[in-house]
Amino acid sequence: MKKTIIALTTLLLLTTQTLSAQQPAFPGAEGFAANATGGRGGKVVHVTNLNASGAGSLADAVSQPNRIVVFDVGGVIDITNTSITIKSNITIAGQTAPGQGITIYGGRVIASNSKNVIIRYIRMRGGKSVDQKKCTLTLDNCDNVILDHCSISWGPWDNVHIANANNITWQHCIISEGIEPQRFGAITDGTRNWTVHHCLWADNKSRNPKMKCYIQYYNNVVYNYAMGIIGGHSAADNYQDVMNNYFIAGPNGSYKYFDDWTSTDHLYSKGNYYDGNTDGSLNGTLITDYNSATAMQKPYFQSSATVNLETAAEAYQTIADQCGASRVRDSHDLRIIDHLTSLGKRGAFIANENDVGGIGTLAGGTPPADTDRDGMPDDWEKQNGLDPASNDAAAYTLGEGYTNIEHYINSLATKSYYIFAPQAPTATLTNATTARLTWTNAQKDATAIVVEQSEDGEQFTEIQRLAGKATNTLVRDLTAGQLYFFRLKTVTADGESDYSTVVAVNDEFMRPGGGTPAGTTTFTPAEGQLYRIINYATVPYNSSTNLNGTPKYLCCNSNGSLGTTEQYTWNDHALLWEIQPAEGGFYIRNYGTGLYFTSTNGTTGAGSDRIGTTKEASVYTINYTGDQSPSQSGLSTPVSMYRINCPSNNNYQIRARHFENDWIWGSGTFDRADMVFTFSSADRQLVDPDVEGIIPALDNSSNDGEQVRAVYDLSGRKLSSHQESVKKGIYILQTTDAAGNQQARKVVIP
Ligand SMILES: [Ca+2]
Ligand SMILES: [Ca+2]
Ligand SMILES: [Ca+2]
Repeated sequence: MKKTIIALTTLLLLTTQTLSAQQPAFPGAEGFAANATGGRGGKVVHVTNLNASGAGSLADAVSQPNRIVVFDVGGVIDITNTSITIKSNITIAGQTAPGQGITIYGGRVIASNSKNVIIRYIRMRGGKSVDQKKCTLTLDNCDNVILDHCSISWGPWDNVHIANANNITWQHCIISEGIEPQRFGAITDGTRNWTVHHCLWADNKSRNPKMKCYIQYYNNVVYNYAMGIIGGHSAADNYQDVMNNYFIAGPNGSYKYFDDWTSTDHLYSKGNYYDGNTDGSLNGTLITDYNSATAMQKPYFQSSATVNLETAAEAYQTIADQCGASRVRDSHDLRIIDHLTSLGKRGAFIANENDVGGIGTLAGGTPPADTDRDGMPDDWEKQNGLDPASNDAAAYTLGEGYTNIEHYINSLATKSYYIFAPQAPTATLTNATTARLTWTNAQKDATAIVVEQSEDGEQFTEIQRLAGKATNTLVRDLTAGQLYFFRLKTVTADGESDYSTVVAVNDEFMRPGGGTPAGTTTFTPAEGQLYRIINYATVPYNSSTNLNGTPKYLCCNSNGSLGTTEQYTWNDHALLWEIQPAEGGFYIRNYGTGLYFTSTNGTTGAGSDRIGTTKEASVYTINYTGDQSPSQSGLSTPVSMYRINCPSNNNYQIRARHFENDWIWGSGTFDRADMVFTFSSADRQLVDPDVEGIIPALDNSSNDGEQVRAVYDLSGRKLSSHQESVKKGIYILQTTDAAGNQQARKVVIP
């Protein structure tokens, strides 16, 4: 790709002091923190586990200054209920992680007050457990900090908070999917000398970023936003150089590429494009307006730093190709890139990570041998004439102003040849003997997709080899009622992927979700059944809600309040309900607590729920609203949805303000996703078994000629031995009876 090199030089910076510090942090470092040294010359520290803290953890590795941090593990570092604080003079070399790299999830990363830090190839995904007024990454009062090829998402307030920082570069990063309550990109106040280039800002409602600062912002793409880049609109002056960026509207698209600017904002805008037609092609037009900012005729910053300025269209290609922790992109960044490259067709603001399947897992991989533990693998040291038996990480043997370990970590900072398995596979029956498999192809250069089938979940046989672009297939001539397992792998010219997750058909017993069969216009509770009351909405008490949410089971909390849980647990009686016919409707009683749905006359307001549970029963009606097809139900057919109304109190209906608790009224007539429910039955006998009638034990001995072939728990995990299952609980048996018929059924060990 053609690159135009523009060297902007001023007399101001032509001093000996400046010229002596021209060694880039790494090849390709640009902007105000281009010359950070990080942990150069310091101790090499290995991250050896995915723990949130303690010896061998990332949190521990960055807790002391003057370090270069390398990774012997790949995967998700779950820091829920805690945080990671980064000290000064540190290099975090995420590109050294094996497998699918490193994601920090569930808590905050904080580098506030730190100086001289290099962070590369790290994903930081905060999530719903982060304080609602906090951000995934906080860089307040930082100096000389460069982020390169990082991915930062799921911040409740903003994804990033950067106040009063100085000399900062963000480059080739993804800043995406800010979550509720704000869903914003990044907020700054008082930051000076901030370079942001070749970053993708996607699926943030606003603040991409908010520019209450002095900023140099070039070659970025802002995709699917309600508001694009935001002025400082403050009493104090701010200066914003905005060059050769592309603003591309998505499904939530907006013409507001510049918004909330005032005369104290001094906007230099040149070479910026806006594509608002969502037509799947990059065909925008040059932006010529300034919103309400003071229009500047030349850039404020006259930096001596080299700026690799591409056109907006070239920058789009560079970003699509390699932004984020792109050595191996995870499923979430692949989704964001898919949104971007749909050029208007795909994209969404999310409430939180549940809307996109949660954090998921990453392949851990295997680190290369490093006998002397100096961070450089034996093979690499031998190839480069270094000593694999002595720590020579900090020596300058290989020249060019970088220490040996820096040469190694810089050599990794490109895409790897990791081959992705097909992502998010599903299996559904289209009829009794035909299964449809679907998946997402994450490997663009796939030459084939291999489908394998199994009847026991262990021994698989290849049944189909499809074109590399295939994303679904039909498997015919199955035996009706037989449990089948399927898995997939990708083939490329370079080799084969690992296998996808295993999916199955005819495993009804193991499946969460579910619902009332479609077309059941009159709900009639069956004798001997308990019910899960399930909602599939994404967002509670919000007009943008839709049916793509995680299954949420109505439950009775320990304090008697009404709530919801996403935890699918057969043995939790608090999320099971008895539905008893009553005059004019039903009594709905929680099976765990014995408390009934009841109504109060409390007024609306946080903390004053208006539907709860008491010992006094109120009559509710269950009103059919139509059939829906939430894929999370796990069913191949649609399910019936219902409003749950209280006729004795203005016919108000159950409606969540939050899914966790705090339930309020609707109007009695809304059929919106957060106010419609479906029912999944459970056999009372299995939930609360009559011990006399239970199969006594699980073993391999015959029972009327029946042979047990395998035992699963209700999460679908195959137990390694039958002995493992001989404790209280419910299990799935795969059996062969005396006539040779194979079947699966549920048993209870009391
Ligand atoms: Ca277009
Ligand atoms: Ca070594
Ligand atoms: Ca060595």
